[in-house]
Parts: sequence; C-alpha cells; structure tokens
Amino acid sequence: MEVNMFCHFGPNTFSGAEWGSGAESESLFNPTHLDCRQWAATARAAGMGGIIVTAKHHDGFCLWPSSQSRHTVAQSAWCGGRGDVLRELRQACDSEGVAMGVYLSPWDRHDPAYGTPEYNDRFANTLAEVHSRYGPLFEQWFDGANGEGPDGRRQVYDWPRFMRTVDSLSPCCVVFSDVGPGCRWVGNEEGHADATCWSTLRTEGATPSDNKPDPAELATGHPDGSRWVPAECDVSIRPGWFWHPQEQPKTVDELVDIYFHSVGHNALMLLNVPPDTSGRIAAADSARLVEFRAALDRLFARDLAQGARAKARHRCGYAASRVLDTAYHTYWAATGNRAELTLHLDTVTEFDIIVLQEYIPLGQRVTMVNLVVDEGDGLYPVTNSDQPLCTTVGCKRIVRLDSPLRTRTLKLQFDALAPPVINRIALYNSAAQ
Ligand code: FUL
Repeated sequence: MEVNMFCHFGPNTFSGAEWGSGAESESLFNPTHLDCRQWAATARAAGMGGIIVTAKHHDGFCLWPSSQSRHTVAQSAWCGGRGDVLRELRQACDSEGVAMGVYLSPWDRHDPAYGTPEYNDRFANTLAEVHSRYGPLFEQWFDGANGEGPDGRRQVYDWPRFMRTVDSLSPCCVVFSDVGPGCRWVGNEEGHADATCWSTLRTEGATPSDNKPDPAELATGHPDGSRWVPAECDVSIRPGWFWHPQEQPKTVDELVDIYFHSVGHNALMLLNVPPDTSGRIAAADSARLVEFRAALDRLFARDLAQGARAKARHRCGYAASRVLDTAYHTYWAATGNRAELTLHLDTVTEFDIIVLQEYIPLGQRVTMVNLVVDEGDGLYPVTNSDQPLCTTVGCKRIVRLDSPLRTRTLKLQFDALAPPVINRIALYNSAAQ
C-alpha cells in the first residue's frame, strides 16, 4: 500500500493535549462539521489506500457508542449523543474506495478497571465490538505506550487473547504492534526505517510494549528472523499527533524525504493528518498532501531504464528482461547467491535515482548491491563492499545517488542469502522533472 493515512482525533483535538488524562468531560468532544468523506477524499487524492483512525486513544474516549464504556460519543453533546465517527468513516471509506483501519489503545487512563483482569475482558470485548460492527478493517493498530490507569495500576495485557479476537473476526486484518504479527513499529516516530531493513524479525519471547526488541533493532529487523513482520513508519504531518491551532504541516520536501526513508527503505509510511475541531482536515494539510503526491508523480514519471536491454549470465529460466516490465508477478531469478545483471541503455543516460524491488512472495534475500558503470573506456565500480549501493532491498529500495551518473551500460552486482529474485529495476533523473 506504500502510504496510508493516520487520523488522530478525539478529546485532545479540543483540549490541545497530546495525552488526555481520561478525566475529560465527554462534552469536550463536539466537532462542528464532522466530514469523514473529506478525510477519505483527501486520502484518495493523495494516493493513500487506507485510513487508520484513533477509535480510542489513551484517554479512553470511544469515537463510537460502545456498549463497553460510558465515556463515548453517546455521552457527548455531539449530534445529541447519536453520533458515531466510526460509522461515518465506514460509509465514507466505502464511497471513496479507501480501506478503513482502527487504532485502539490498550492503555486506558479512564477505565477504573484498568490494572485488573476485568480490563482484559473489556478490551477484548471492545475489539470484538469494533471488528464485528465496522469491518472489514484492513489494519488493527495496537499502540505500545503502556502507563498507569486512573488508580495508578499498570495492566498485564492478555495479548494472545487480543490477537485471537481480531484474527477470529477479521482474518485478513494486518495487526500492527511493536512486534507484529502483521507489521511492526519501526522504532521511531520520525518516519525513518534503517537503510538496512529486513521484513523478517525474531519474535520468539517478544510481546508488544513491555518486551520488545530495541528501537534500533526494530528499524533494521533481523536477517535470520523467523517471522515476516515488515516495518511501518508512523509519523505526523505536524509536530503533534493531534491537531493544535498553532502548528503547521511539514513541507513537501520534508514529506518526500520521509517517503524515501520509509517506502524507499522497504517500509510502509503511515502519515498522520489530524482533523481539526470542525472535524475536517485543515485546508493547509490537504493541499500539502496533494502537492506531496504530485511531487512523487513528477519524480517517478519517466523510468529511464525502459527500452534498455537487460542481460544476466546466470538465470534459472526467468529472463533478466523481466526486471524492466511493470507486471508484478514477473521477475528475474538468478541461479546463485551472487549474481550480476547488466542494463544496456538505448543511449548515454543521466540518472540519480535507482529503484530496486525484490519479488517478496519469494521472501527477502538480497544483502548487498553494488554498481559498476561503463564510461566508454572500461568498467568502473561506483560502489564497493565498504560502501555499497545498498544493503537490503525488500519490497522496494529507492537509492538516491549523491551526484547524477551518466552512462550507457550499468551492472548491478547482487549478494544474497539465496538466489536473488528481482522484480523491478528503474532509473530516474530528479533534475529532469
Ligand atoms: C504513541 C502514542 O503515545 C501517541 O500519542 C501516538 O498515538 C503515537 C502514534 O503512538 O505511542
């Protein structure tokens, strides 16, 4: 999906807080013109395939009339207590053809039962209610933040039960947490996966929030990890997660840079765009999103490798030329763990961006890529094992060169854990937009 939208919305939108205490009055939540259709239309215009909404943040307030709580929209003045943000978002996502997901914080600063086994029952019931009422949900987001409840107690979460509950009602739903099982937190909130980023992770003995790998390990994953748990980079378009009147959205250049560090590093980009007190995404943010998408479209408009001849000495029945077609399920498969692919371009070409993709239905294999170019009087290595073109590739690796290269022939040398299976190679020139 590459880029999805995160929407932090709730009492904090109105109080200016980032973490509500849970003691807020329900009457605080009162959007004047809630318009989920505008959220979904904005997401679609920005090329985002899904929206994940904070159905319940740490303050415990539910954006739907939950049977499990008395701290919900039903107790608020909004729409005379008959409003339901999740219902409106469901309809809006269906109308706009955008997938819907939910963030439900296990940490609850409102529920008096927090810190007792009774809260685990309640949270499992809450998950069941949301997934059965508002599905199909494409992603369930479990926040790792875990502090104290209203009585100063901490909760021992029943993760196996929470995971089972989601899985039984939404078997296709990707479950995000610090350690998956569907996708994992990338270890920071800057939107940056490491330049070495494995979709595999060692999860034995790990649980979300209290017993997870170090953030640095989450950013890289583990080449010998036994589970497929790709990284997701959550980051906000503004300094805060919730809307605050004095904050401004990031610039297009900053957003494009985040795209290169997330999608370009084999991860998802989950960009938070917080609706304001009216219940709409602010004009400055929606305009910025559309400009961001337009900038990406311009950058990747013309693949300069198209029309090239691709050759590989070693292949196992899957021609090298398949790295140039845009069909997803066609790929070049090499015979050994070290392999080389040559691209003969039509003419001498200048480029400064290289996009590589592994065919991940067959796993993530590549450990290093080096680049050699033909300048007419011989072959010159541009990178070497001390400073390779890149280490991991995965679903997508976008490499920005420090300065543009001009060449007609380039060779990509792969080292991998198993014979590399390459789905796509593309070249772009950022100056030629
Ligand atoms: C964190 C939370 O504490 C923040 O408020 C926000 O929701 C972010 C996405 O995750 O853990």
